[in-house]
Amino acid sequence: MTFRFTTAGESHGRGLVGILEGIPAGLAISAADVDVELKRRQGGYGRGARMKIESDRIEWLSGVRAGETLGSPIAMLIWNRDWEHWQDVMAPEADAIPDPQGRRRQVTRPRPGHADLAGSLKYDRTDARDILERASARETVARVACGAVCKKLLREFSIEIGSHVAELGGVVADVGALLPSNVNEIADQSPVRCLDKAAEQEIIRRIDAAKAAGDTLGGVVEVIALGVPVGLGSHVSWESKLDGRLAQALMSIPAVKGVELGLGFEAARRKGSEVHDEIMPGFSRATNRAGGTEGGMTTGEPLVARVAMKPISTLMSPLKTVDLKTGSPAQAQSERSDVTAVPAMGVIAEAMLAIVLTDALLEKFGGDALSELKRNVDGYLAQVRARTPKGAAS
Ligand code: EPS
Repeated sequence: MTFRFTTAGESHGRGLVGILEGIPAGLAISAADVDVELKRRQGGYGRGARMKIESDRIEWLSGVRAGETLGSPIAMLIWNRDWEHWQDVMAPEADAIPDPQGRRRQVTRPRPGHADLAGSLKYDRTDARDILERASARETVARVACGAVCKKLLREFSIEIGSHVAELGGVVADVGALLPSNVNEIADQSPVRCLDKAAEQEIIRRIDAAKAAGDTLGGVVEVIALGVPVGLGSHVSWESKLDGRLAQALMSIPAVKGVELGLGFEAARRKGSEVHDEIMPGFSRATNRAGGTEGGMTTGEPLVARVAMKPISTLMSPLKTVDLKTGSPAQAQSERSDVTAVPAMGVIAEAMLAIVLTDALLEKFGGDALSELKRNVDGYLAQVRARTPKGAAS
């Protein structure tokens, strides 16, 4: 079964849907397993008023029976509570909005940095709301729901995913060389999901200052997967390379502008002897500068990606733009929004990482039932172990 993942829904529409196909039968899962991730995504200092309205929870539409997956497509629905304030704007029926020209909350002054302008031209819309409702990061609720199911599957194979905010608003956290294995337990206690307390306080000050100035802030998140077996992905074709698949998935998160694996761009500035991870007896590595992939395959070391998010493009002190209808210079539209969503982006990056790893795991090991998938993984791990020399310590 080919693994597939998709989402549907608009920010102020009726709700969001996440669909996953190819998750094997027999995985124990509950709505609580998913809702806990949705709650993590809603948090973070610097979020706007919308998060006070929403209280995201899933309803299963299909694919789960009596607490176990069936192997059929899993569909999850998350209602938008804000819909009740937007029905006359977002209703699908033509007659629900009596005068389409005079409808409320039209967006004709595109925000620099948002999908508003390119989307309006490409889709030939005069109201950029037709674009921004789908471009909104609200869509990531459905990604996180699907990611939560994938995380539950990966946990069956002792693969754990976590993240923390490494940088926000220009403040760089000092987390030392070694990350704790329970990174989420610590990060989730911080209002900005930062492991460095001093940096956390400065980040909060900068968020307050940006809010007061009508501005927004970006940042960098580090996302990590522990326990990933060697050999997911492949070197044989461009589209099977796991590093490429990870970059695409992480880059697809709204407002993300950069993705690095391991040393990333820093590797380009160093000599080879300061970049590559020496191989030790037992095939372990002295370092993990590669960030857990070589040749488009996992190495068995932790997967470490850094994800850079630009500041949100809805500014309360707006930038210059041009009105879509009149062509005249104007100030970009300001709508209620967040000052920063970097802490939430970490949770979304975890979901995307879980989705990519699930795809790669199922691609390599197949299996319609969890029991079959486990047998296949166990057989492979035994094969790798048999190839691993005990090795005299050097
Ligand atoms: C968003 C704008 C804000 C954010 C939203 C993303 O929503 P609103 O326009 O309703 O105030 O809160 O994020 C979410 C709703 C969410 O669940 O993450 C945008 O324009 O991208």
